[in-house]
Amino acid sequence: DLRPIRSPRGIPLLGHTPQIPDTNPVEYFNELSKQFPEGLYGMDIAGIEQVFVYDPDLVAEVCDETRFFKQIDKTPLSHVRDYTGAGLFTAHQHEEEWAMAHRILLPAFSQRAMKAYFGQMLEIAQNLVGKWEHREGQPVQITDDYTRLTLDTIALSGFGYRFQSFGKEELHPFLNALLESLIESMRRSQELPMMTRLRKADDKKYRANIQQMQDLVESVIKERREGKGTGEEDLLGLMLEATDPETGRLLADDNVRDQVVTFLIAGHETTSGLLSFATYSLMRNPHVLAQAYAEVDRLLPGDTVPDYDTIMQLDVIPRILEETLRLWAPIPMIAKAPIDDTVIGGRYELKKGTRANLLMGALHSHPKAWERPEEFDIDRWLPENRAEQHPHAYKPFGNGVRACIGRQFALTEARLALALVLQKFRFADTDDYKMDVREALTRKPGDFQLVVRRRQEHQ
Ligand code: MNH
Repeated sequence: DLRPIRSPRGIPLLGHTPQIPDTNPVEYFNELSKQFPEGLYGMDIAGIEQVFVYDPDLVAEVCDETRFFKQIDKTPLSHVRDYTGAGLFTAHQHEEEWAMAHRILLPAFSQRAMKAYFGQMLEIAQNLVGKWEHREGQPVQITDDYTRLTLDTIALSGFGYRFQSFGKEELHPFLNALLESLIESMRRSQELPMMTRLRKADDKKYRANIQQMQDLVESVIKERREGKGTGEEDLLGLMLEATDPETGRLLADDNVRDQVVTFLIAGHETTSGLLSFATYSLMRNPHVLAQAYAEVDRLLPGDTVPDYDTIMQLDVIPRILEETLRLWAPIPMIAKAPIDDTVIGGRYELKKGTRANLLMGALHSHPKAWERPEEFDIDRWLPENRAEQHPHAYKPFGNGVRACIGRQFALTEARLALALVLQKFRFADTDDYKMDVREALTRKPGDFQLVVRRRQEHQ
C-alpha cells in the first residue's frame, strides 16, 4: 500500500523555491532531512518535483542501475553542460560520446597508469612543500594551496601542461572563471528560466567566463598538436589519438575540448576539498593526527622521498581520507531518476524521470548504518569493521557506471600530498577556525588558514 512522500511546508504556486537559500543549498537540504526520519522527502523547486533520499535501504534501490540512471536534465549539470558539453561528467547516459570516451579513457585510470603519473604528482607536491617551507611561522591559505596542488597535478599528468600556480600570489584566472560559472549554473537550476533571462548582466559575465575557460583549453590542445608532444600516453594523448575499440572512431574535436574542460574541473575541485577537510579533521582530532605522524615517521623517516610503493603501504592516511569523505563528501549530492514509474521502500511511488537526489551528508551519517555518526573515527575503516558496513551507506564517488573514473587518481594524489605535508610540517590553528563550508556544486572550507612550522626535531 502506497504512502505519500512528505514535504516541508511550501507556498501555493511557488512551491518551495522561495525558501531555498542562495548559498549552501545542500547544507539546507541536509538540515531538512532531520525532520523526515523515514529517509526521504519531496520538494517542488522552480517547478521541478524532486525527492531527497538518504535512508541507506532506499539509496540501495536508487543505486540499482536496472531501475535508475544518472539524471542530467533538470539538474545543475544541465547548465554545467554550457561549458563541459558531452564531456564524461555531464553527458547523458544515452549520448554516444559518453560510452566512447569512457572506453577510450578507462586505460588512463588503471593502477599501472597511477604509477606512471607518480613522478609528476610528486613534483607538484614538492612545490607545495617548497612554498610552505618559506612561510615558516606564518599563516597559509590551506584550501587555496591545495587547489594549486590539485589543479597543477591534473594539468601536468593529464595534459602535460604547467600552470605553475605555486609561482604566483594570485590563483590562476581559470579558477575564478570556474567558480563564478559553477555558482551561476547552480543558481539557474533553482530559478525559473524567465528569471535567468532577466539577469542579462549575469548572463554576459557567464558567457565571458566560459569563453575564458575554453580559450585556455584550446591553447592547451594547440600546444600539444604543434609540439613534440604527440604520441604521449596521457589523457590528452588518448583523447587526440586513441580510436574507440568498439566504433573504431576518434573523439570529435569539440568533444576533446569538452573533455579537457571536464577533467580540469573534475580532476581538481574535489581532491582539493578532500585534502582541506582532511587537514581540518586532523586539527580537530589530535589522537588521529598523532597516528598519522607515527605512520609517516615510520615509512618516510627524515627527508626520505616517497616512492609509489611506499605510498601504497600507507594505512592510517588512507583511512583518514575515507573518514573525511564520509563526513565531508566534496560532492554533497548526486541526481538519479527512475527509468520507469517505480516504487521504493515498498511504499513510495516515483514517477519516471523524477529527480531523486542522493544526499551524501544525511546518508553518510544515517543512524541505521553508522554508530556515533558525528565522530571522526578512522577505525571504522579497519578491514574487520568495514566488512560489517551497510553496502549502500557510503557513496562519496557516486554509483555504478557513472561513478568517479578518477578515484584512484584522487586517492593516490591525496595520500602522497598528505604524507609529504605531514612528514615536513606541524600546523597551529591560531585563529581557532570555525568550519565555514562554501558550496559551488562541490564543497570546500572557506577562508581556512593555519600557521605552518617545520618539524625540525625530526629532520
Ligand atoms: Mn570524480 C564522477 C567524486 C576526483 C573525474 N566523481 C564523479 C562522481 C562523484 C565524484 C560523486 C559522480 C557524479 C554524479 O553522479 O553526478 N571525484 C569525486 C571525489 C573526488 C573525485 C570525491 C576526489 C576526492 N574525479 C576526481 C578526479 C578526476 C575525476 C581526480 C579526474 C582525474 N569524476 C571524474 C569524472 C566523472 C566523475 C570524469 C564522471 C564519470 C562518468 O560519468 O563517466
